[in-house]
Amino acid sequence: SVSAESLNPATSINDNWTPPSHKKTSEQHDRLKKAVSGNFLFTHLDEDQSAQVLGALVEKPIPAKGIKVIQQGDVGDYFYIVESGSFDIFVNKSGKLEAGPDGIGEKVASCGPGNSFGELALMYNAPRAATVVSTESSMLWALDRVTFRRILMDSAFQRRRMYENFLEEVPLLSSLKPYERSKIADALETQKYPAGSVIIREGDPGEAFFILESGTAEVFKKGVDKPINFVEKGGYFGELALLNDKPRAASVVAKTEVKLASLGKDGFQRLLGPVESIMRRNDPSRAPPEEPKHVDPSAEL
Ligand code: 1OR
Repeated sequence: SVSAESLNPATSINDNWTPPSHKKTSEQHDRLKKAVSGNFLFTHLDEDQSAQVLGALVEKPIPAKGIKVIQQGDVGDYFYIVESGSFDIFVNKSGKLEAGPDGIGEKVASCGPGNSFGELALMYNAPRAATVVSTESSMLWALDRVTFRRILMDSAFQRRRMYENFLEEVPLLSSLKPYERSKIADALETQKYPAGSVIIREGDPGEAFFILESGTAEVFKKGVDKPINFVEKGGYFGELALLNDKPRAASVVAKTEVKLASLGKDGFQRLLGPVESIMRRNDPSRAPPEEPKHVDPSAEL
């Protein structure tokens, strides 16, 4: 009989599809688990999905420096996770890829163990957006396009899409490249707090950083009976304890129901480096800058 399921477009495209399963020694399996453990794209998979993705990944040794794993403009076939070694990423903005030795373009990023690359072409059915070259002998794990789209895209990449638009409106992140914001989107967790609940308690150790998606939160300090500050949509808090490795300097309480995007300490350190100076400059506990002194040149002696 025709089941309702076969009418569902998502399942009817390829009802018999099962992910490829590449046998691995227990040593390989352990290495692979370690390589993906630090990658945000894998943290939201359920047990079945995780087992399927791990089974489908294939080891790809890169024996030397200077090997092009991905060529800008090519059709996307695999998504890669770095187990060891390192890679430089180049973008040729002219699009004239065959034009002489400069065809590779300028270096825009590099990546190492736990990082991944090659997702854009698979996500958007677009040509490769960059060229990726090894800078030493390295080990990669490769995930085929179909498994990537069937399993990883449904979970992790919905989060990326959902947060990309919101993060564009966050003033703190406006100086970042869109691709840097996408990486942050991958690492965010959504949290909701009812009105009146304590999100951060003064004196606690800092584990996460927060960006406010909706609602209002207020900041309190012990010994002061009124809020000392407030946070609204697009604002952030929780950075000081992480930046300074100090206990929470104040409490933050939900005034209305609030929705937050939280970023763990690890992601904060890996992804917010480029805006660290902005956060330090905005530090609300910092002494206000001194009034510029008017120096009367004639009075100098
Ligand atoms: P892909 O499938 O297009 C190349 O293959 C990969 O390089 C790409 O996926 C990303 O995983 C990775 N712009 C485009 N691709 C980048 C970039 C990047 N960084 C890494 N990749 N940047 C923008 C440059 C204007 C660098 C942003 C820091």
